[in-house]
Amino acid sequence: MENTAALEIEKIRQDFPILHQEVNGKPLIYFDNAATSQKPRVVIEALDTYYTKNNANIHRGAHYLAAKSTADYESTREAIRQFLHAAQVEEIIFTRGVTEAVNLVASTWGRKFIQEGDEIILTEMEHHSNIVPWQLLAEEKGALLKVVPITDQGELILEAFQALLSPRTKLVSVVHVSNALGTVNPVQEIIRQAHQAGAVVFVDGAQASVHLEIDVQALDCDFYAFSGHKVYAPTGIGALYGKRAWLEQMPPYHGGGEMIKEVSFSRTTYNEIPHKFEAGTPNIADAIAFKNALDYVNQLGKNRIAAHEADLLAYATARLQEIPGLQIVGTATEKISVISFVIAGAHHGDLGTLLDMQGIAIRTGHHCTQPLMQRLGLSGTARVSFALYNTRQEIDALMVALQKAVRMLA
Ligand code: 7TS
Repeated sequence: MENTAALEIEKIRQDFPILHQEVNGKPLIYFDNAATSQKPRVVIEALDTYYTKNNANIHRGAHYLAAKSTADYESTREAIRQFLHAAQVEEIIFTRGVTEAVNLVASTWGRKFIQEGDEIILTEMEHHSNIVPWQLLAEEKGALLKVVPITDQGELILEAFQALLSPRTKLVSVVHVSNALGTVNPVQEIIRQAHQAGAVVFVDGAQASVHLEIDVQALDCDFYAFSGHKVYAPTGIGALYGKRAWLEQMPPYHGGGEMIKEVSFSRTTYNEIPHKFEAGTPNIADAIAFKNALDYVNQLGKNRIAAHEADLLAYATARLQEIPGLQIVGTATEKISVISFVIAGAHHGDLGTLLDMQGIAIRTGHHCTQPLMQRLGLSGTARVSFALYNTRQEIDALMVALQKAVRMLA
């Protein structure tokens, strides 16, 4: 039976060594989780164990350590398959993160299937990493980018999306959860409509995968990408899910070792998926520790983590509105774990600096979503974003610090 008991946060906090320190003479409060999450001890120790006991190159050496690190690396691939509910383990490709996954699909699927006059649909709330690779592709191919607008609350206008879909639409690439607004997009419906129009769908799961249960088969997306470092795993490792039928038709991304079957100067044949897309020695250590992070999340239970984070979001949303002149940016009905805000008369950059002086880490600026900021008429926002180890007490401390900052800036 599913465990629905509340998480024991104080106990969980003991799993994260980095949280127990002072910054600028104050206990660290880390509210920049949408940028990257902190790592539990099991993940840090997995890296140590790998380099002290198991380090060897994978998929090649005929010795014990090579076999051990290959098995561990491949068992993370299986853990990712389960995490995304993908049908087959060959549909999981290791990448450095979402950025590399988008570039991989744009350079391989895109180069092969996008032609002059084709249309690619994005949305106004995309992260730069889900804009620029498609823009590069569109420039190269003479394709067109179309953009789904949003409401002032930060929700996609689905009627406008429908109106943009046409037989020229070849790809829809959409963020599952906005990093700047916290909006959870109705990706299932978007995928359904895109498929009806004959388009392929890429979902950027950078912010969603840590907070929501992801089922790529139920979603029926063609591609889904996420970054390990936002799911309590190390930096520099992530995953791309792609439907087998697409992956098999796609040319390789990088050329080199491991992605080939046979090489001669006249002709090279390529390895099977997923290895066709993983040229060279990969980020073995971080890939192995990625599994420890996924196991950690699974053991706690995504449903329990989500319940805790929903409580923090509701509590912080209510409390922040006590501050005169504060406006929350992004008030979608379906929203998770991120609160962007602006305060009249206080620049977001100054707020960030003053909070940092009080030991509180937030992110300020355009959050790599400049088109979204332009749409909202803002130069940037202050953003707090929550993880499983944050507490209501930390939000109370944020309130005291913010009030102090606002008084100083007034
Ligand atoms: N897509 C979204 C929605 C993101 O939030 C991010 C990173 C990316 C893509 C890129 O992921 P990467 O792991 O390849 O870098 N977002 C943020 C952020 O909000 N603050 O710092 C990084």
